[in-house]
Amino acid sequence: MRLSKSLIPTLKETPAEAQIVSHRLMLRAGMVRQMASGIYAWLPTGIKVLNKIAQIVREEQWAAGAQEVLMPTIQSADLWRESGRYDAYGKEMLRITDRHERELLYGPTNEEMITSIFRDSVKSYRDLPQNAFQIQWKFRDEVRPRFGVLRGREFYMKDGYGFDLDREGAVITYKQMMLAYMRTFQRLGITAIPMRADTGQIGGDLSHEFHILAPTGESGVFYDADFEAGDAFAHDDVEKFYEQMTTIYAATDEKHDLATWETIPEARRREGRGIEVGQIFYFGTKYSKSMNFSVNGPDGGKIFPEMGSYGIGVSRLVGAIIEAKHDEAGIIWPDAIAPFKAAILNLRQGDSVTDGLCEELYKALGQDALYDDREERAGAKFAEADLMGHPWQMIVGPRGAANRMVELKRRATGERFELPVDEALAKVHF
Ligand code: P5A
Repeated sequence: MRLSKSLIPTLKETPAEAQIVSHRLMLRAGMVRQMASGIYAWLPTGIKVLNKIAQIVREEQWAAGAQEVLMPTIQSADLWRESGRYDAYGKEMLRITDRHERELLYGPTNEEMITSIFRDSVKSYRDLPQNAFQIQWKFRDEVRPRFGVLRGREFYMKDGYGFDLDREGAVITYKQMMLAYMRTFQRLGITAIPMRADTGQIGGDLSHEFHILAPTGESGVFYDADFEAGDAFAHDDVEKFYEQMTTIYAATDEKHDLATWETIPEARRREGRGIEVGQIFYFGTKYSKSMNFSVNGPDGGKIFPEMGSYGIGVSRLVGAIIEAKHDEAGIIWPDAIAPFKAAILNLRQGDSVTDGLCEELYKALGQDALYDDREERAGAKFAEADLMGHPWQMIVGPRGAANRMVELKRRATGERFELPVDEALAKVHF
């Protein structure tokens, strides 16, 4: 994109309404704008990041054997009456009445709907297990929407649902999903720790929340420093992986167990704050029984499928990653999800050699580059590039351009390289 013709309304001033750094930076970098309390419009750079995160989430779901679907955001109240959650969900659910006085709602989650879809289509034990997910907007009328996209009312979620024939199968699915989540977070360039969790509105007796560590997190967390090893976990054998994950201690304050905590050597005990970017649940036959979804078993009997549901807060991740990856100057995007791999900073707009080289770089990088082609001071261009957090800055001035040389700056480390054009492009275009 050419910055001179883009809807990237960066702000110099810190917006007064934003209490935490990710919200401030998302507004200042022109990624989102608030349209109503907890409801945001995603502008060009914001949606690029959101889509990149969604795509990584999607690929790891596919790799784990889940199939993609897309359900409607508007659901019928009757569906939720079947499970008994229509009344139980309370004020967080946005209830809507259509012109025929039919009761509808904007879905806060989709356990009922996916169960009804499977109930209509799956009749035999031979058709299970199955696992389906979607990436879709949800609405929860939160009492206190805050921190920008971290706690919105409208938000983007990956929600997956597993159907198995028995508890054993469902627990295997649960473990596979935990592994898929850890792979997803690793690809996103962040460390998330799985922690035993309460099951709240969704139900069941087994659940983990995935937390990114950040001082502004809403949850207090306690964990064993062994989690800092990150990459050291078994990523090939699901049983071994799950055992590792669940024998190392990690808990949110609700689930914190002092007795176990005190068995960990003091030097390894870590206390901090976390942002919940995902949660997984095993809840057995809660929905299949209440909604009367059974399949025919091998001996003619009925089997109520054992279910789990698996959520990732895709829009929350955008803010959470910024909480974990920024400095005083702005955002520091991990390569995999940056809106652009590089910004091209033209330090002498109007100089034909400099313009020519910048155009050449822009052509080579295409959608991966944001070309700052504005008539602006160099200082302003540097500051905005730092604020927006592109992994690389390609700095082009008249002296370098005359020799076909480009200065590269790596945003994360501040390292600088003087390189011939081709080498600069190769470094950026990995
Ligand atoms: C799991 C998938 C569920 O809803 N049903 C389908 C289960 N789980 S959850 O924990 O309630 O939500 C999943 C993830 O969504 C994110 N999230 C939010 N993000 C932004 N604003 C909100 N108000 C919000 N509420 C939940 C979280 O990341 C959560 O882990």
